[in-house]
Amino acid sequence: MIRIAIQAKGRLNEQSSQLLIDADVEVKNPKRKLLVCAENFPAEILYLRDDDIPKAVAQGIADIGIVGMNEVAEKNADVQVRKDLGFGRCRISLAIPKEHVYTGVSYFEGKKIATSYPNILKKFFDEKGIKAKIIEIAGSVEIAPAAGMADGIFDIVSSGGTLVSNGLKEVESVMTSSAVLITTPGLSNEKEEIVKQLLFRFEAILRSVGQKYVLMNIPNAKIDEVISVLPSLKSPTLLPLAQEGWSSLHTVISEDQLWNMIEKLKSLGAEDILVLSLDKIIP
Ligand code: PRT
Ligand code: ZN
Repeated sequence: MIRIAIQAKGRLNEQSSQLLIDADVEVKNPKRKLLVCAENFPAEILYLRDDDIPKAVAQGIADIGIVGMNEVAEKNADVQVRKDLGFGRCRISLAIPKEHVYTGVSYFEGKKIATSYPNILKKFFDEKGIKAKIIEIAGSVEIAPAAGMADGIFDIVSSGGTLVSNGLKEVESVMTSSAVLITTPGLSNEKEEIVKQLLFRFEAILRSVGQKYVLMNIPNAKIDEVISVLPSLKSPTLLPLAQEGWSSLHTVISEDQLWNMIEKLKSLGAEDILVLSLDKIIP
């Protein structure tokens, strides 16, 4: 049995829960309790605040955690980062009032910066040889300059909309982050086996993200030409159709190339093109 810590509520909760469901680690009545046992996988789910997940995993209170890399870096917890899960992408950046002229990182010398990530910021300033005053605040960091509490902020940025609506501009992106899977160092062999099983399932799910399964009918005379335009690394599957002179071709195409590819395939004579969702890819 392993214990998996995920965010109880917030930006990472839904995708962390969905990833577990897709991996067939399902719980009844999630969120009703702090700790819930999975039904068909030897795991229990512990719902925590994201700030508490790195420490809980470092101390072995949970064996696995799903949390933003920003929290892992800030807490400097003794955990192993095993897998980038690709969601919850953001960056942590320095921002200043938009009317100020930014002159490079030396701009911050002697300035007051408000943040919820003092350790990451201190490391950055130390590396750059900048002496600034770091003011730690827990939330609503973006209002600190207008409130006269700080000259700038160091905070999470995703679309940048929050900065703009607070009259700020991003001037240095210090780190990028996304949700990662972390584990307690030195797990028992039994627990490590379960972690590997879970990682195998997660990888199969993540590989299928942004991919579509495409089936089409093509005239046999066009097979070589169609195959030459397909992006697939391995050779696509070809099956003869009952109708003489035609084949069914199956392949996987990434979503961002899909519409361009479909136009090319149609111009080469492909017909009855079906585009299906993919849940898992196991090479
Ligand atoms: O209650 P708990 O402590 O568990 O949650 P929390 O409030 O501390 O964190 P939460 O749920 O807001 O975020 C959890 C994690 O999501 C973060 O640690 C990041 O790893 C990741 N993440 C991804 C983000 C964002 N994108 C994000 N945009 N976390 C916060 N934001 C906030 C940011 O702080 C700012 O206020 O969104 C605003 C900026 O967004 P834009 O799009 O306007 O730039
Ligand atoms: Zn938090």
